[in-house]
Amino acid sequence: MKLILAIIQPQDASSLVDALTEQGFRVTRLSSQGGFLREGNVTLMLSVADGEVETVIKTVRAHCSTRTRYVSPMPPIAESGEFYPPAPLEVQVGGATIFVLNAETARL
Ligand code: 2BA
Repeated sequence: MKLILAIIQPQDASSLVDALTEQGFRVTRLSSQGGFLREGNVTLMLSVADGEVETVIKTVRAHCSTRTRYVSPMPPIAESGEFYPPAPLEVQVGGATIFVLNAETARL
């Protein structure tokens, strides 16, 4: 068995969860937050047979898009009265960050 953790953007979560459950996968959806942007994201947790990992990854790829975000860096300390506002930093987020771990599953 494998445990798949997929960190995705909230906009992609509903359609991906629907697609996975329609294919018979059991999914747990967790609310999470990225450490860099400090914005909400979604972590999906699935326990699947080894041979199903590729199917899950293909489904994630089909439903998760890359998006561009702009982050304002901290302004520098002004020297001698001059002030240059820092240019926003462009960041590409997603489609998805996926971890695949070996797992034992027990249902009690
Ligand atoms: P965040 O940490 O909020 O990161 C959002 C995006 O910011 C990242 O997109 C990446 O493009 C950029 N980024 C992150 N850390 C950076 C840094 N130190 N310097 C410059 N840019 C940085 P993604 O790579 O698609 O990641 C989306 C979310 O997936 C992340 O949100 C985080 O919640 C999670 N994630 C990504 N890689 C991870 C990892 N190795 N371990 C744990 N969580 C991870």
